[in-house]
Amino acid sequence: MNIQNPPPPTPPLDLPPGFRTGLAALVGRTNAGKSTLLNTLIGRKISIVTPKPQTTRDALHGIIHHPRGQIVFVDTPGFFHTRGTRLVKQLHDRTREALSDVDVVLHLVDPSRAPGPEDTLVAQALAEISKPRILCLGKADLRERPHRPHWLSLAPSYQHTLDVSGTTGTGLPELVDLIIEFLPEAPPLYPPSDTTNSTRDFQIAEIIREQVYLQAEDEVPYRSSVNIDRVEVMPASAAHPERLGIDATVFVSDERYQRMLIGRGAKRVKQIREFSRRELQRILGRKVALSIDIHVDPSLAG
Ligand SMILES: Nc1nc2c(ncn2[C@@H]2O[C@H](COP(=O)(O)OP(=O)(O)OP(=O)(O)O)[C@@H](O)[C@H]2O)c(=O)[nH]1
Ligand SMILES: [Mg+2]
Repeated sequence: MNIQNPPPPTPPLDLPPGFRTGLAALVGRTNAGKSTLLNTLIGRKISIVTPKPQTTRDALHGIIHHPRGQIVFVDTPGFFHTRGTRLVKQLHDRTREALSDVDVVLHLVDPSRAPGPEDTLVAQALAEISKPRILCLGKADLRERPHRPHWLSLAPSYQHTLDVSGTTGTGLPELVDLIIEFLPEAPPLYPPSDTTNSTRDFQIAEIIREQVYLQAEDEVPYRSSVNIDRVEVMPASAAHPERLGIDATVFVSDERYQRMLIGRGAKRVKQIREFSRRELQRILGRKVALSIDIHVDPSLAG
């Protein structure tokens, strides 16, 4: 995995008195909007977003550098209710593990959807930890959030409750101010230039995985993984300006998914490649030449 631990702290000499640093975990049912919220908070795409469940796989860090402190947000895989599979259990374990280590928990709920078994799973995970928690009533941009009263009735179990929207940014400055109050006085964990703990290759692989999820039809190859085989600057030629050449392999658990992702006449893989290429160009701010192979890795099954 290409996610790194924070570098050892190097206390800058000119820290304002009372500077705070700590971790704030975003937890919630799958699809609540955690990754969208994180991306808006940080001001760039740290974590991929799709309408499909369990998009986020790893506890990703997104860092806010604020004059009064440094907040390290931890995005987590959402709780997903399905027949217990190894993958789902693994993702839930990852979220529980991420929670054990934070200073404050942001429980993001989606008041536009009826509370269900996935919210019960979140409540169980929260019951296992005694950390300050903030209830974030998400998707505040939506006109209809009929289940907001249900969540408001639970507000007494939280230190604070506020309405937020990752799409429009509503409530986020207030949220940042609240979080800082819960962090201990400490020097920053990350240098000012860092906005995430993930490496460039991990981010590229995630953009491709996002397109694999988005372009797949109803059945998503959740047991897929993306490997970046090569990233290399390709000098300008008569036909092309300078480009970043990227070769990637998408591994899926069986041939059925391989056929599905390749598609008739290789239509789907071409679509995945083209949408990924455009998104990579947008994020990296440079021309990209991308090749994608789809292979079977039977060890992903199970
Ligand atoms: N209207 C509206 N839609 C949102 C908002 N935040 C997220 N969404 C949509 O909700 C869906 C899920 O968003 P994600 O950010 O991937 O949700 P998540 O909680 O990270 O999901 P997992 O990673 O699967 O746990 C996407 O289709 C988003 O576009 C919001 O504030 N308002
Ligand atoms: Mg997510």
